[in-house]
Amino acid sequence: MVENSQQLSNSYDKDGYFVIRNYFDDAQIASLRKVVLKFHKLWKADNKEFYQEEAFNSSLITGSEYLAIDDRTVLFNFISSKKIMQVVDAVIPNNPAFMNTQLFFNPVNPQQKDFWHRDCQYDYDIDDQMRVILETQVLHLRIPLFDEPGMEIIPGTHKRWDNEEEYNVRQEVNGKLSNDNISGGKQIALAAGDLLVFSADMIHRGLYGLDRLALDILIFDSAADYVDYVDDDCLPTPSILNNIVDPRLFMNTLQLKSMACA
Ligand SMILES: O=C(O)CCC(=O)C(=O)O
Repeated sequence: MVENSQQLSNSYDKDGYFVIRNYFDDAQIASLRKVVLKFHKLWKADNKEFYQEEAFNSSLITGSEYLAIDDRTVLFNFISSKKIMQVVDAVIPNNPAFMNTQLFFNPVNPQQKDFWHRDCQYDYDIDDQMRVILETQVLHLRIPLFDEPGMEIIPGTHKRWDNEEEYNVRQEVNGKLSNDNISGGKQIALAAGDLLVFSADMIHRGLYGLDRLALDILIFDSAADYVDYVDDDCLPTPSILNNIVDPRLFMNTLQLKSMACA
């Protein structure tokens, strides 16, 4: 490990993100790429119109719709691997829970522009966004499978509200568009093998270009009320769970689900 857990936790607290370069070796990325490309091919064939017209991501990669048990097990083992858990535990020390996976790629239409946002803006009105960013957040772990332009983020916005420029761009008000540049933006180019960890609720945008195909793992703190966002089909079955070395992330989600049903 390049940095210790305390350093990672401090970086995340202060800036809302950190990058670990060359974290995964070639064999790990090659095995992940093989499974994810299989998913992507089948997903594109099944979502032709959406893919051609507007898509820039897919989700539910660990679900049963496109991948068989052996490939899903590869994904579950990667998600709960020592390397991933070391980072997750550094940022969410108590009962981190698995939420979902997403796959980010370039839109087919080259005119389609990337856009600044906080993930919470799609579920909450402004007052609630202000509240949510001060409470527990959702963590994105981005694993680029090919070199990519990466992400642009505004450090510190996981814990503070927008300034006027940020608000106008993100909300597309006062003549601004969500693709306009923001002066505090920090671009983070990523290479296959790197890991970027960032808060889903900080102001950020994905940068389109190169052959980007990035797997994002979404994790939340069990203390937060996010279990309704989890699709049952994305969780390991009991027999898959038996083959996972460290199933804590999934067990925590399953436990929350069973409490929600009780
Ligand atoms: O890479 C992208 O296109 C956007 C990424 C993003 O917004 C996210 O991971 O929440």
